[in-house]
Amino acid sequence: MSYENKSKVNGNSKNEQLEEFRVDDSGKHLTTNQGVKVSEDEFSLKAGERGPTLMEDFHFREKMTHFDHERIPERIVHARGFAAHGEFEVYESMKEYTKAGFLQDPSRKTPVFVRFSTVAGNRGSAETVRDARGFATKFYTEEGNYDLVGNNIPVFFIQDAIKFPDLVHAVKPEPHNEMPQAATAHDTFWDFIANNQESAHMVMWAMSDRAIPRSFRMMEGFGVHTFRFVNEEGKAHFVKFHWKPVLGTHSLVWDEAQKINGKDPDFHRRDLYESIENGDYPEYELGVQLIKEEDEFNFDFDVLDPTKLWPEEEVPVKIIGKMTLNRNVDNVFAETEQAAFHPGSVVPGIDFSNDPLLQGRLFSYTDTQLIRLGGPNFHELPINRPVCPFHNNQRDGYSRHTINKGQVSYHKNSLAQNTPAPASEEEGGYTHYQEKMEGRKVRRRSESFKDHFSQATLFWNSMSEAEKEHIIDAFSFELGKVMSKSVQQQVVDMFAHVSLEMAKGFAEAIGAKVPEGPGSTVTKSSPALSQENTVKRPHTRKVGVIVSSGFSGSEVTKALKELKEEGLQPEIISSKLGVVKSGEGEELEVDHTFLTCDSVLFDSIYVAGGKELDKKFKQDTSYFVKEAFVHFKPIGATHEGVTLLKDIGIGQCSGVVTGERMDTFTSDFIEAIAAHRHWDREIV
Ligand code: HDD
Repeated sequence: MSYENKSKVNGNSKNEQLEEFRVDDSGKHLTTNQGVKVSEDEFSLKAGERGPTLMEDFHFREKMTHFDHERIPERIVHARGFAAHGEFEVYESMKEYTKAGFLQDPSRKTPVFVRFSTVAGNRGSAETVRDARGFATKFYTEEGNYDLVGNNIPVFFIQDAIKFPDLVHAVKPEPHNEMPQAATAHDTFWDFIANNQESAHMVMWAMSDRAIPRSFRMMEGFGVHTFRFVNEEGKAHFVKFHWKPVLGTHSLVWDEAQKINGKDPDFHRRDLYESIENGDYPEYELGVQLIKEEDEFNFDFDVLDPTKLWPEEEVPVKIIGKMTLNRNVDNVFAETEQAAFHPGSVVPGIDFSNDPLLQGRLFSYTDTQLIRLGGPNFHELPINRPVCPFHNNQRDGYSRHTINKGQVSYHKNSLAQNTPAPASEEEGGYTHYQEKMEGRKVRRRSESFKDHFSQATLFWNSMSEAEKEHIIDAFSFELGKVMSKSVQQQVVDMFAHVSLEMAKGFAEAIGAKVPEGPGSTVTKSSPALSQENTVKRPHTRKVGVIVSSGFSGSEVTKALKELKEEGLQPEIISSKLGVVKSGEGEELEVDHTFLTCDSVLFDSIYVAGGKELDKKFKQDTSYFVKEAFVHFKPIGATHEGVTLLKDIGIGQCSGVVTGERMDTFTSDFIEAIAAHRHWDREIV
C-alpha cells in the first residue's frame, strides 16, 4: 500500500504554498522530463537484441544522468536530521518587548518547519549517539522568515566563531582512518577540549543525560545566544529563547542508547514520524528570558558569552507561546535536506547581540548553502520560500526560478519610479538596533569571558545523584576510548577545576593520576537544570506487552484498554506473528516477535504471560525483562507474568509493579511509567 500524507493542508499558509509544488505521480503515464510519454522503461535502445546501447536513447541518458547527480554534499555539521511542519501561536501579545508581528496576536497561527539533528555524525549515522541535538525552527511569518537555529544544550563549546572549524575538525572522525563515526570518544576531540578550556561548561552537558535524549519530543531547545527584542518605541531587551517540551525532558541510559543504534538506527526519526502519523502531535512551549539593557552588567556572567546560561532562578523563563508539529514532510530530500536555516534570518523586532559566536554564524550559514545547494537561489526552493512576497534587484545565477519582468534591476532608478523601494520603519522596513559602539580593532577575548569553570560547577551542583553518576560514567567511557595517556590526564586535571569529586571519579576509572586539587568553591545550584525536576507524564510511552497463548483474556485486555485510554501505546510481543488467543478465546494481534524488536525500543515492559510458556519463550522473556530492569525501566507483571518475574530473580523493588491486585495494577503501572526511570533501583 503506498503512503499518503493525510495531514490537513488548509489554514496553514506554508502548506498551501507547498501544495502548488507537490506532485503525485501515481496513476499517471511515465514521461521524460520534457514531458514526452515513454513507451518502454525496462530495456535500453540497442542495435539488435544482443547489440550495443545507442547514444540516441534519450530516455536512458536522461534517466541515468539524473541518477548520477542525485546526491548533494551533506551538511558539514548536523548532517543527520529529521523534520516536520507545524504551527506556532503566541499566548499573549509581546508588544511590550518586541514588535515582531508573529508575537503580537494570539489568534494568528504562524507556520513553522523544524529540523532536529545530531551534530557530528554523517547523514547515514545512527541517531541515539552521545551528541548535542540541533533544534532549528523556521517561522514563516507575514513579515518574512525568522529562523531560530538552536540546540538542545543552552551553551556552546567555544566563545568565538573563528574556532568553529577547529572544533569541528576535532569532533569529526579522525582524518587518517575516518573513525569513529558520530562519536566524541576519541583523542582529537578530547585534545581539543583540554586545550580550549572554554568548552568545560558545554562538555558537562554533553557528558550528561541531555546528550542522549529519549526522543526529539522530549528535549528542550535553546537559541543559545543572547538576542535582542526591540519594541515599537525602539526600546530593547536582551533575550534568550527556550523551547520546553510539553512531555518533559527525558533521556535514555547510555547502554540502551548504544544498543538502540544497532537495533534501530532511525529510532528518533521513527518516534517523531509515528507520533505525528498517530495524531500525537509533539508540542513545545516557547519561553523567553529577558534582561533589561541597563542591567547588562549586573550578573556574574557576561550576557554576550555563549558558554554561559542565565540561571532560570535568577532570570525566570516567561512562557509566551506554543508550537505544535502536525505534519510530516512529503519528501525528505525536497523539504528536510533542502531546508536552509540561518541565524541571520530575523524579522523586525528581533535583533542580534555582539556575541562573537553569533556574529561569525551570521556569515557561515549563507556561505555553506552556496556550496551545498549549488548557488545563490536556494531561497526560491519551495521549503525556503517565505509566505510573504519578496522583491529586490537580485538576479540570475544557477537554478533561478523567478521570471523577473521589466527592464530595471537596480536602485536607484527612474524607469520603475525608483521601485522596488526601501520601506520606512513605519512601513515595516527592518531597522537595526542603534547600539552605540566605540572601540579599537583588536583580536582579543574580553576579560569577562575568562571564567570557564563556575557554570560548569553550577551544572554539576544541580544534578541529582543518578545524574552525577551518569556524568562520571560518560567521562569514564569517553576517556577510556582515548589512546593518549597525556590527553586523558590533561582532561582529568582540567575537570578537577569543576568538581574534584567528579574528576576523581573518572580518573580512577581510567587509571589516570587522581587529582588533589584545585576543586571548585562554587556552591550555587540551579534546580531547573536537573531532569529530575522535569514534567513527568505517561502519555505516548511505549509498553512492550509480552503475551503467550492461553493468557488471561478479559483482565489483560482490560489492562491494555486502560493503558490506551491514558494515551500509552501497548504493543504485543510474542514468539510468532499472527494472533495469540486467550484462555477464554479473545484474540490479540501480535505486533512484534522477540526477533523483530528488543526491550531497548520500549519505555516499559509488561509481562502478561499465558498458559503456553515453552523454554524458548521463557528465555526470551527473561532477556527482555532483565535488560529493561538494568535500564531502570518500569516493569509490570500479571498472572503467569508474576511467576516469570520471580523465576528471573526480580522481586519487589522500585518501578516493578505486579498485579497481585488487578484492580489497582494499571493505575500503579501507569504511575511507574510516568516516572520514566527508577534510579533508586538496586542493580545487583
Ligand atoms: Fe551551526 C548548521 C546550531 C554554531 C555553522 N547549526 C547548524 C544546524 C543547527 C546549528 C541546528 C542545522 C540546521 C539545519 O537543520 O539545517 N550552530 C548551532 C548552534 C550553534 C552553532 C546552536 C552555537 C550556538 N554553527 C555554529 C558556528 C558556526 C556554525 C559557530 C560557524 C561559524 N552550522 C554551521 C554551518 C551549518 C550549521 C556550517 C551546517 C549546515 C548549515 O549550516 O546549514 O553553516
